[in-house]
Amino acid sequence: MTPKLYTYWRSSAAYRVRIALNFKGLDYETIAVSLAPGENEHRKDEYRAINPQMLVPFFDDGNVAIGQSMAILEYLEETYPDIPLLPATEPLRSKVRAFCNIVSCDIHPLNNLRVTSYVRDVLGASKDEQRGWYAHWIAEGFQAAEQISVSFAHAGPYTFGKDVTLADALLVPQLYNARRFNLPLDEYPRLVAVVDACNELQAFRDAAPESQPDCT
Ligand SMILES: N[C@@H](CCC(=O)N[C@@H](CS)C(=O)NCC(=O)O)C(=O)O
Repeated sequence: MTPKLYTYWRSSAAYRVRIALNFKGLDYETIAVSLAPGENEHRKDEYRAINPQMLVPFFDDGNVAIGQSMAILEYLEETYPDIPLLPATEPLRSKVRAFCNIVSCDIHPLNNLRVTSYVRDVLGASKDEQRGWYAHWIAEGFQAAEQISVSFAHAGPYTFGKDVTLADALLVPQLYNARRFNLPLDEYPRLVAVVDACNELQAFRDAAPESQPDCT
């Protein structure tokens, strides 16, 4: 069967998976699940039956049916290694994974919609405080990411030098989010340059939120 990707145009976790699928040249069917306030399709029983965690992305190719973008990316890497997104050897392979975790474990979960809504609605943060929360976790992660990527700038335009890796698939959506919330990026010139280089590639362009059929 053609793999199905349950996705939402603005979901940065789904954006990661779209990048990897495109980069590896894999065909897939886009199934849009709206996270838009008022629609909340991800919270309806129909989607809950597919993904009990009620989050996007979710990937089903008839062999595996899984949520969690990092698990999906690892699965794609193991199943379709011909166009790799992980370096073949250590220590780079682990370094790429560690970089991915900066975004997927230490930035994104703290800045997710349901977390920032909780900070506002349950903990009573003002709009400014909510924005400060968002900016804080981006800054913490991006400072480290910038330093790491600068150390590979001599080797090429992508996060880890000459080859596109999963690190780029994680960075591009996260920087897209930072721009969406108008956060200043002056302190991260290398990250901005890496994202510009990635966005020259068709695989990244086709994965962009604005290129999605459900983009409103
Ligand atoms: N750790 C999960 C995070 C998935 C996630 O949080 N997805 C967001 C969109 S980027 C979502 O579905 N949010 C819905 C909500 O917060 O209710 C992954 O990497 O797939």
